[in-house]
Amino acid sequence: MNDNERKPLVTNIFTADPSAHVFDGKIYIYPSHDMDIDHEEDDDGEQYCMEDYHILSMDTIDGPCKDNGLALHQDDIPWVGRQLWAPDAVKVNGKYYLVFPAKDKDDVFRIGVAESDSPVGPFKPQDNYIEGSYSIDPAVLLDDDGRIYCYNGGLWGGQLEMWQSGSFNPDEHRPEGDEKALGPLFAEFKQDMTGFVAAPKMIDILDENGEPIKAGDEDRRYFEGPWMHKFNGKYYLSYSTGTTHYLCYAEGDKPDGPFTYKGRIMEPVIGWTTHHSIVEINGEWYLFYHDSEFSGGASNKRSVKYTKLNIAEDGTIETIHPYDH
Ligand code: FUB
Repeated sequence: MNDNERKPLVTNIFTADPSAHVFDGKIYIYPSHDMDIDHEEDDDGEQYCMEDYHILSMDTIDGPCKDNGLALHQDDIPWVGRQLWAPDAVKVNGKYYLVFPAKDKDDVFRIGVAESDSPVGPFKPQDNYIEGSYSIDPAVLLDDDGRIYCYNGGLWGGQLEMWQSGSFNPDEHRPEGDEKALGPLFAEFKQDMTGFVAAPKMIDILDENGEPIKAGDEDRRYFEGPWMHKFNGKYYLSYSTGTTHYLCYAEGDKPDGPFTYKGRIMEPVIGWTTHHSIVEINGEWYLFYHDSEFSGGASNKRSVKYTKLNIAEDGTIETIHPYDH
C-alpha cells in the first residue's frame, strides 16, 4: 500500500462520490463537493445540499492531489434549483463534458451537461437539462466503438421510484419484499452530448438462477451510484446497496445488460453513503470511494480516498475491507 492509499486525497474541502478517469496520461477525479455545515439527516438527502463542483487531479497515483478550484456553480446553471450531486465526466472529440445531476426549479432531479476545453474546467453548462433525463448519479462509459452510454438512478432522495408510471409522481410506492427491485437507467448520449438518442430504459440485475433480484434482497439490490467498467470484453456494472451499505457488482455481455450479480466489492465505510468508481491506471486497477472518517462520522461531510483493486483474470473482484491495513 502506498502512502496515499485509504487516506483523504484532499483535506481543504469535503469531497464525495468520486468519478476517476485518466485523460492524456493524468488522473482526474470528479467528486461532489460536500458543504462544511451541520445538518440533520433524513431519507430524502436534504443534508446533501451541495452548490458547486471542484475537480481534483494527480500527476501520478502516489503523488500529491490538487484541488483545481471552482469548476461550476449552481448559480451559473439556468435550469438548476438546488443540490448538485454526484457527477461524472467524459472526453469526446477533444472536449471535456461534466455530466451532473441536480434538482430543477420544480425540485425534480435531472441530468445536465457542461462543456470545457480543459479537464478541470471552468465548465459552461447547456441551457437546459437533457430532455427525458431523471433521477441522480450519472456514470458515463465511452465504449471502444465510440458510443457514449449513461447509467444513472437512485432510490429514495434520488427519486427513481417516483417515475415508475412513466411520469413524475412523488407519491409512488417503493417496491418491497418479493416485488422486482428497480435497476439503474441506461441511455445513449448523442455524439455532441446535447441529448439522449432514445428515452432511458431500466437495466435488469439477475441472481444466479437468472431471476430478477427482489426489492427485499437489500444486500444485493440496486440502490444508487452506478459505475461501468470493461474487463476482457465484458461489462461490469457496480453500485451501492444503500440501506445495507455495500458496493456490489454484476457482469454482462452487453452495455445495457442484463447483468448477473457476482459479489461484493467493498464492505461498509464510515458514514451512511458509499459511492465509488473503478479505473485502470498504468495497468493496475483502483477503486476510488469516500467515507466520513475525517469528519468524525458526519454522513454529509465525506472525503474521497482510493485503494488498489485486485481483479482476477476471469473478472472476479476481491472484496475490500476498508479499514484493514
Ligand atoms: O452525494 C449525494 C448522494 O449521496 C449521491 O448522489 C449518492 O450516490 C450518495 O453518495
